[in-house]
Amino acid sequence: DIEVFTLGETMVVFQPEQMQSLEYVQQFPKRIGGAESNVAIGLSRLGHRAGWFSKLGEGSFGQYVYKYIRGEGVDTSSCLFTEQALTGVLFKEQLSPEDMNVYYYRKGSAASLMEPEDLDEAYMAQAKVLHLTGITPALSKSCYKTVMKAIEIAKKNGMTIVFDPNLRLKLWSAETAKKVLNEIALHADVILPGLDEGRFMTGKTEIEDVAESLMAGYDKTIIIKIGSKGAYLHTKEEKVYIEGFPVQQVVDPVGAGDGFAAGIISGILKQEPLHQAIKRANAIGAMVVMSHGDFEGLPYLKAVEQFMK
Ligand code: KDG
Repeated sequence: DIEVFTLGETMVVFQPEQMQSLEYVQQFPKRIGGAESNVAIGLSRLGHRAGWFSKLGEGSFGQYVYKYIRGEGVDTSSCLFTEQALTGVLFKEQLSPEDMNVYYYRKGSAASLMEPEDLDEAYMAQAKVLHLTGITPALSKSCYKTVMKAIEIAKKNGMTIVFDPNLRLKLWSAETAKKVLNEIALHADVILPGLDEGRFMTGKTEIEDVAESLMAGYDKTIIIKIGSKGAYLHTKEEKVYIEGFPVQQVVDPVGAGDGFAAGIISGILKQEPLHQAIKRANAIGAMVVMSHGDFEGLPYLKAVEQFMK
């Protein structure tokens, strides 16, 4: 059985070892990347049972993604394969440690064909948490509808909805993004935006105003990520900053937010105090940016405990 359910697209990632314009790069090691599977892998490494759903292309790349995620101990049994489209691909271009460009080759991909009917309610309902990102609804109309259906199932079954806006303006217009991200946020119990994403969604500047606006008058938990400074927690009862961990050297910033989400969800599943969960989430975020790749730096439980000491 699973404790968390998430759904989204995972792509084959081609990420060169050297920091150089792709115009001159000749070799591309092959990896995988996808915000939701990053979270599922992070949770698996922390000792949880995570279920990840997606649609993959029939053929080598789909098999590679599928086997890799399954190999990380994530439950992939609800995934579907299709002959109608290819598995998405992503190229990363790093020009300096903190300056990462991504190029998507994912329009009309297999994952973009996800449909509400693909969701297995009985399977999902085993989970206590539904994890969503703002990437999945950006992929296609049917993906948007699938996300809305997942929300409906989660509500019906008393699941906690954790939402990371993960704004990707390469995938949709600012106008649609703003509308849909706010629509999903309204249904979520826990919202995990970066400060810039929160500002984008709400049009507010001050962090307290951003959080209050995301609460939308409900009793939600808002946790705003502020990079190396850590995170800001905003609930009805408390408004508090929780400090981040020092990072010796940023190697690859991609995936930090997913590690953060895994840390928070782990805390929810263990029914830990929020402060403790956020502290762990900060630690995982710091560990992820110190290693290459989107998910490779996600720590096992022991490693994160050691790092926090
Ligand atoms: O959060 C990291 C993800 O952005 C990365 O792994 C790839 O899912 C991805 C995306 O859509 O950019």
